[in-house]
Amino acid sequence: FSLEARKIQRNPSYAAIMPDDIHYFKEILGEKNVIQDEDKLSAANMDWMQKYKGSSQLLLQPRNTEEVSQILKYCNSRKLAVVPQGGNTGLVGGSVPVFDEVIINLSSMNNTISFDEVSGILVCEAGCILENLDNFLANQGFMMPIDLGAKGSCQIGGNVSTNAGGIHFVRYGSLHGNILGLEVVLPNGTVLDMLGALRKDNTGYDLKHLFIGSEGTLGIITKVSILTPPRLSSTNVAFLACTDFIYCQKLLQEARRTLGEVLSAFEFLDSHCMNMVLTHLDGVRNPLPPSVSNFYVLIETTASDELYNKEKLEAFLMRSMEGGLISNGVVAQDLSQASSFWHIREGITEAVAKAGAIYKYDLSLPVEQLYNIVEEMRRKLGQSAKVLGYGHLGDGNLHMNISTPKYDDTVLAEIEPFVYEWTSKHRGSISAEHGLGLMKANKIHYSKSRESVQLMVAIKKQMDPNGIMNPYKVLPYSMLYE
Ligand code: FAD
Ligand code: 2HG
Ligand code: ZN
Repeated sequence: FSLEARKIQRNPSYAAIMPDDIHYFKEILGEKNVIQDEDKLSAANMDWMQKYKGSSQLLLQPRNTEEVSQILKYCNSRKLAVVPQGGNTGLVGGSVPVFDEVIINLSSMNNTISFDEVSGILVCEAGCILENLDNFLANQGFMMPIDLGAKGSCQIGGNVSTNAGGIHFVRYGSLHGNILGLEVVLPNGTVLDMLGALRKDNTGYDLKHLFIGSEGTLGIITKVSILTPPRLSSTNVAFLACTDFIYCQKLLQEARRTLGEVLSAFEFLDSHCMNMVLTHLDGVRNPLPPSVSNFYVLIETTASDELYNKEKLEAFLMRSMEGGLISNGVVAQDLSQASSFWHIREGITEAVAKAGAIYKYDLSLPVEQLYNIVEEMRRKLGQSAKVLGYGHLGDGNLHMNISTPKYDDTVLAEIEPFVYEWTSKHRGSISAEHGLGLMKANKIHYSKSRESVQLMVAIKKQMDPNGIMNPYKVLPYSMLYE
């Protein structure tokens, strides 16, 4: 299992679970929401990549805010460490215990509370699955402002806690903009009601932002108020080929200029990703004829008017063809073809997982530098690994996945700290959208100044003096526990 977990020791100041604790939890939650069943525990202890594995003996499933509050109040007084868990689709080892932390899973808190169809504001519990919320909104003519490959399992509370990005970020922006309010339970059990549903509110420090992206280290998000955009009737998806990365960049510039407001996704993948998907996923085929395409770009446009949308896309494709930016391309003729294009892009994570061991890097970089790191890494690793580059090009977010048949510390030593140093040198971020979790808790200084990290540590100590919330994650171990 992960090198990060092997490097740290359980903090001895945490208590271990005793029979009295189980008795208390059963009293407040009922027998069936206090889970000690081995199979269920082993699923909850293991992350999506099967790379991080804890050894918790207890999984709690609260049904409402009051129960979350009682759990945290008790755990805080007993110094029992906890891990908040949503859909457990996180990719940085943040959603599972490192040792024997109590897992608090939010799945049972999955009610929508209200939807205002004038303002588009949705209020719901944190355990709602993203895709279910999007389906609910579809019936009202609206959509979630965030969309990602894990939508069928991830929860809105997990999305907010990781400040997830996804494929529509380029159009609708960050959750820091779309989240209007939160209800959060603090480690001592206090319920913090910040569940505003206002677009504008400048009364003091905007505390909800502390919890957006804090990965369960400051409290448990129990309710969310989110601004949702109208679901526009016309969507087009184009799958395009570029021979060189410079053309992908120029295509992005052209898309911004020509497509403007209709652009709703701009994603890229290299031919190594395409090969990986074709090899490991069933029923996938390359929609373009074999050629020397080294890169593929997936563009989505969305508008309220079918004709307007079509004309804009056609003008863009014409200009891009004439300018030699794309060597080939196809526009989806129906929904099923559109979803087959998306399946190629969104299937990369699953395909790489099937290929063996994975080292994932989720980097923000200036677009013109973004692919250089992939090429440098390929030169460095030679035949020992496959290096894949893809991601949300429209947001300057590269996903570099390195695939080897088995985990190998010598390969890891070739990759790290090189990747982090390179990213830092180019003033990028070592975590664009997945968070730091356990994987990068000790790497935060590559992207944040010493003073910023010190302030984060001070905030953490102030809000969670016993350090019970998601320990060993996000902030450096040495600054919190030594
Ligand atoms: P979990 O994995 O359960 O938890 C993630 C973190 O949030 C943990 O630190 C956990 O402790 C904390 N947490 C969870 N719920 C709460 C809560 N209610 N209160 C406090 N803390 C909480 N991410 C992207 O940003 N963009 C993508 O495009 C994207 N695509 C993905 C595709 C696939 C196939 C997969 C497997 C993952 C992808 N991810 C992506 C990563 C992941 O889906 C996101 O990070 C997602 O937001 C996690 O949600 P979750 O409910 O699964 O949270
Ligand atoms: C995506 O954009 C996700 O597909 C997952 O953020 C990226 O698996 C990854 O590295
Ligand atoms: Zn992504």
